[in-house]
Amino acid sequence: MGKTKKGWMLLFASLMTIFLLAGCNSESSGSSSDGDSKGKGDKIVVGFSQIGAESGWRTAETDSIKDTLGNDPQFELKFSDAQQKQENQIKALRSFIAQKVDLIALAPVVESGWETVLKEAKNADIPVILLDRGINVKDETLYTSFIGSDFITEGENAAKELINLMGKDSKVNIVELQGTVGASAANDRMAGFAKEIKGNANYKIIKSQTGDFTRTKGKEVMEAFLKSDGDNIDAVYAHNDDMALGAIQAIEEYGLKPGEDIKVVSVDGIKDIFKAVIAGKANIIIECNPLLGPQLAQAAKDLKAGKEIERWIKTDEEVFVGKEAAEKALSSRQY
Ligand code: GYE
Repeated sequence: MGKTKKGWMLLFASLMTIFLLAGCNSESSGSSSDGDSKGKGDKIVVGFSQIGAESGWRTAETDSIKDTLGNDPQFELKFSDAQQKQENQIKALRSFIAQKVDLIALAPVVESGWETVLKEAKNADIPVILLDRGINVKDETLYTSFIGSDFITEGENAAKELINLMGKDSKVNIVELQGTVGASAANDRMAGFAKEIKGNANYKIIKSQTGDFTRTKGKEVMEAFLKSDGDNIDAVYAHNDDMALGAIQAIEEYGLKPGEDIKVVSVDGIKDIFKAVIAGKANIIIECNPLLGPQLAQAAKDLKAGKEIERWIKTDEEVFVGKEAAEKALSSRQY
């Protein structure tokens, strides 16, 4: 399909979204017990399908959305935890559609398999905003906007900082702890990192396996890596902090020093990884911001007001390398 046609389709989709959100709001089921003169239906009812609670990052995201929308009288939030299962997310979406919410916020566990249910949302005139992870759909009009990070850049930054730290002429064997199989955050962090080290023959990924973004699996997989390649591993690249923290434990139990014998690069930036860097057990933090509540609230309000919203609402992120940087940042970390 030519770019122009796609462009027109996207413009049409966002205009439809604005029109629908502004229009269907009068039907929404906001509380009216306060006798507000504007009456029923002033609230924006948001159905949020969350993946689960696999990581510190995700808990921070859930809190941010519950706090922001929960403390704003303009919103009514319906929250659903899918416990890592796409089928539960699809069920939640169908339930939101049946309840005629004004807006669906979806944090999609994996990239594929969303077409059918998103078509149902579209047919019911309910706009969908993707939160934190992306999806693969041919028809881009199936969602209005994506709020979240650039995972490819995160992967590239992880590799760049590792090469900076260890020197481009050192021979570095890397093991990689991947996030959930099929998740955009895992696919793109892997791709960005691979792309960046491709140009340096000294840097090799000798093992790469999923640890499902959890501490327990990160530890288990790292134990297996150490068992087979123990003294050959120079660095571990974890797609999130929880897996990195699990790996740190595995390295210590194996009798090596994380942060020294094996360098640790991680993505997210939860408080515990800052503490690990300060303790010398990890080296590089690629920040990924989970505090998406304010951006979601703003996007929903803008849609209601008939404003056009950006197709990709990006978050601000930093990179922290070494003890000093971690120490400076820790006191102001919110998650
Ligand atoms: O990095 C990880 C979480 O989708 C960006 O999911 C998110 C990732 C985050 O479980 O900790």
